[in-house]
Amino acid sequence: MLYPIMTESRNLTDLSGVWKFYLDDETKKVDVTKPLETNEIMAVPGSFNDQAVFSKIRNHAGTVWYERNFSIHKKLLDQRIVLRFGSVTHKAVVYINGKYVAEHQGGFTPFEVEINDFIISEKNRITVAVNNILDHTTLPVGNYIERKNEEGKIIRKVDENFDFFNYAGIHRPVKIYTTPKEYIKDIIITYDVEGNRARIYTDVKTIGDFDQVKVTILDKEWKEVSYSVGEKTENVVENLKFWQPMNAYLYTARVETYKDGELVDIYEEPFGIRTIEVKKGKFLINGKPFYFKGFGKHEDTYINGRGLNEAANVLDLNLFKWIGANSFRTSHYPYSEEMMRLADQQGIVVIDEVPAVGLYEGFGFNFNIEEEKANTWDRMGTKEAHEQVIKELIDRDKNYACVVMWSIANEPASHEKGAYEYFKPLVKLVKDLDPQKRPTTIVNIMMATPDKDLVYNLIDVISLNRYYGWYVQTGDLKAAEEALRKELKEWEKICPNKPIVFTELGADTISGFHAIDDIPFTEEYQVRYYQTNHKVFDEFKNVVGEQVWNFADFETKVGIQRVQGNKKGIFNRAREPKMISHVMRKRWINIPNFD
Ligand code: BDP
Repeated sequence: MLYPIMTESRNLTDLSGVWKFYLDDETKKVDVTKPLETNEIMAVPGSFNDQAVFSKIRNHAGTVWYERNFSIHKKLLDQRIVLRFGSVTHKAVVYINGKYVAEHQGGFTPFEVEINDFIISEKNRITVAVNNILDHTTLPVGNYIERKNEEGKIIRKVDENFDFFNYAGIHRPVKIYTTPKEYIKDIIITYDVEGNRARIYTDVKTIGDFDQVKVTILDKEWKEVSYSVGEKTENVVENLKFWQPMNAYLYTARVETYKDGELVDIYEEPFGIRTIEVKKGKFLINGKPFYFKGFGKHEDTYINGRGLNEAANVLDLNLFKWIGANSFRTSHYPYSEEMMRLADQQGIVVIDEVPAVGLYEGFGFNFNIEEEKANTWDRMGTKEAHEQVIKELIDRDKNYACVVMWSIANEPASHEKGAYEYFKPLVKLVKDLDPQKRPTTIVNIMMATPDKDLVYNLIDVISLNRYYGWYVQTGDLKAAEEALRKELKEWEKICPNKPIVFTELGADTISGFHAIDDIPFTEEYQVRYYQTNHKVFDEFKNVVGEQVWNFADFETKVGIQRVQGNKKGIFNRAREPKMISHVMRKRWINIPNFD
């Protein structure tokens, strides 16, 4: 799916702004043929939760409604008019002028619909019903509960089966773009590299009947490097400039379609060229062993919640440069296209994760479930949702050079019977769909130790989330060090040729808490916790990266393990540094990106 841009043949309007908002308390049926009766308002994009102040809205489980009016320039009415949502969390039903036009389940990927048949030239009304219910058939996985209150009213609740607040709303931009009636639908870019020359293959999907499709490759200065003709075509680039971590170089594929000698549609797709290989326990980018330094992140800021916050994205990536980081994982869901484009431009390496989180019955230290009775894979009905998110993510992100690996799930119960059977077809689906055939991983939970994990043979890279010295051996860093070393030795033994990336490690730390002794939650403890882990990482040659948990403090559901959110940030939620950030900086600027 192409990102919406303005070109000579395409117009673009952004419907961001303040929309009408209505909380559906199910006391009356909303009549979409009439304007919403409400005085509430809500900014789009943004989560509704933190804008609303009142608990009734912040903690609402069910449906909310958004609405606004828009007009279309009359000169555009003979064009194909497409309404596109960057993401709506988690389900959207869309109406134009009171008529149903589309719906989409899945809170982190875009969807679009042609609306020509529904609009009238002067004034139109767009209404969106947004539902934030999660259950055992959705991704992420939620525990959905209904109860009757004292008045007999049904009260809905989603208990997140994951550790981040269930922010919801219209999270990413809503845009209307136009194309000619016959148009470029998609562009798939792959390449082969030999020395400093690349053969670039473009596969252009079109709708309509064109006499000619022309693909021109432009360099960074917008100078023509090569061109060729055909829907499936090949261009050669000499004196190749590689896309490199922290040193991005983007070419542009300009695609033009012609009919009767006239230019009809034109689209420009930026792309970088880099190679990726997993070999002998190393993760090679452009043939050199890469070391991942960086973070698991969240799309999480004050006020916006999970809504697109471009200033925060820019700040975050500048903090990456300050601290010496080179990569992040899109924990635990696909991030905005705006962030992906930024990472591509800035040379930040990305592990791209689908929203498959919560696939574990024992989540949240549910130690009440005895191991032999745990039956996550019998209970989860997420297969279809999982296939859908894989398809939609690869469709969206396939051309980004920054994406070097797909993460198929975060901390599933990969040690429980049925895990192998659940994941095998999904790994195959990823491999089949990805035109660039990137490596895959399934992020491993600490209970799925090397003797118990059932999926490591399916994947290319072992990704470990480990909390030695935090959830286990709390406060005893010597014992933590020994336990971590022991486990790493076991992984090396069973898969000596697979690289290992730490995708999480961390300790909750409240800015301003201090102690001399090893006292959890203090800034000193976070520093010593990391120093202990670093010491062990450096002993193992197959450890090819450390993405720490988390870049910044973030909002979660309430619970006795969380102090106004998860406080494992290297920065606090306002992006102010904790003591650890200086220690991390010292380490990371001394570790080169490549061995
Ligand atoms: C892991 C999860 C992550 C949590 C983290 C933690 O992958 O989402 O936030 O642990 O407990 O289980 O801080």
